[in-house]
Amino acid sequence: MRRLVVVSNRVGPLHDGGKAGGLAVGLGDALRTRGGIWFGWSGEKSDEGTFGPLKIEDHDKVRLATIDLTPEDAEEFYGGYANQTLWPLLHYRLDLANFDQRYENAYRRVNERMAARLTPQLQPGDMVWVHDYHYIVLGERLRESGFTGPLAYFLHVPFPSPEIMTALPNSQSIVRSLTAYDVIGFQTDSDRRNFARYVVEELGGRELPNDELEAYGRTFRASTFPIGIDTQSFAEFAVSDEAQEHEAQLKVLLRDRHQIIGVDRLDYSKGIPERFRGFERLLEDYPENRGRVSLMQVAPLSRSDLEAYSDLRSELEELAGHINGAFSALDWVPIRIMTRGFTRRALAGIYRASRVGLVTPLRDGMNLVAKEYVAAQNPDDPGVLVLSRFAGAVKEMPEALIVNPYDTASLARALQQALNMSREERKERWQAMFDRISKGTAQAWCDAILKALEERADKKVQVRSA
Ligand code: ADQ
Repeated sequence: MRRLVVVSNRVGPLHDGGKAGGLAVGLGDALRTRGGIWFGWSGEKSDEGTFGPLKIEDHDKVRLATIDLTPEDAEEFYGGYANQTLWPLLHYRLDLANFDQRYENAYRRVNERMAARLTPQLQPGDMVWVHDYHYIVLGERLRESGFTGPLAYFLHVPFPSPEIMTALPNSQSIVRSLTAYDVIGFQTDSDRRNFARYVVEELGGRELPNDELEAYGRTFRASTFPIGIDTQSFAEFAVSDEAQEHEAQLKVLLRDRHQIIGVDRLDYSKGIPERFRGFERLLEDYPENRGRVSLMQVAPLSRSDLEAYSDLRSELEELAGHINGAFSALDWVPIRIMTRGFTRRALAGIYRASRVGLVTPLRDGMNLVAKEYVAAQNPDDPGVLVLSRFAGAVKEMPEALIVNPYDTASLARALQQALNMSREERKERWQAMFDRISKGTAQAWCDAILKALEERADKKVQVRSA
């Protein structure tokens, strides 16, 4: 079995102390089984940055290796190109994208340095798996420094249509660098299709059978691998003591009222203002819900030093203030916003206490919250998932009430339908989704990508020896 080397922006946690999300669980399992390295940014800044020492933590067969960034690299690569150029672009928000050339330079510089620091750590026979938009061009740099082993890439966020992608200065060179990978994974078929279109229309490549593409004389596989969660563990978290304490506390507060829950990093891609407006419309159009239904929004602050994010925070606080001012009663507040983090178990209890899970991104690679909400429900009395058509998760969860978050009135109608749905119908819809996410877990996702990568590696060896 080949050793696995993972590269992602942040590293770990490897051991699930109840904190690890789906990605860490899936990768942690694969790394523990195969042995290997997980390499990325330490999250710290220092003057030496990527020229400084590697920070090593060894856990049996798995090494966590991180490195600092200089303050300048953190600002221009992470805060700049990753979060102000690529993140908005990949979420179809050209209006928010900043195409500062300094940011692109920093991106190329950091990708190159990270590849240079990783190369001496690699052993013959290793397979390397690079994650997400922070490290698109890293694979090409690894190839240039002589790495010929199996190389995979997974994009956690959407790949937009070429009409959007081509707005990125030098988009051809950035996307071209993906052709250095053997396997490229996307969350949905539409992301995969957009990428294939880009390869054909902008890079002059062509589509081959079996998900393969060819460009610049290289053949590579581009496939859809929707990410999952550790469904079984999450369902168990939901009945843990900690979850039950949270559920009980909420039940006391709610009495016989219903709660709608939203959980998202505070990010403009998540459609939180649209959600608040939909809830407001519910109170306006269906007044029987006043005093009877509340919305709890858990929104940990994210990238809060960027203007788009602090603007969003102000917008949400204003919107919630406005709705609360208009509708509050002596014993009921319509919207609560909490920016604190919760443990996985506490979060599972909160989901389980909520009659409706409201997930309304304007664009989202997958959205794991939708899956977590379903995993946490009580099978005898499950809640209803209301899900945006723009979340990747919608493909695997058609039994949710599917909404267009821009259409406020229809959002309100879906909420009203969810709040009044019979237990029988709730159970039917829930069961179908639960069964599907029980198969498509984080572990299954990880295994599928690594299997695809090994198959291609074997094929390459056969071609070479033929
Ligand atoms: P994110 O944009 O971060 O991920 P999402 O998939 O919803 O979006 O994952 C968020 C995670 O953070 C969930 O596991 C959630 O439970 C957790 N979380 C949120 N608020 C929390 C809080 N207050 N306390 C504790 N945990 C909290 C990116 C892409 C997604 C893609 C994932 C995985 O943007 O589209 O689904 O990667 O590929």
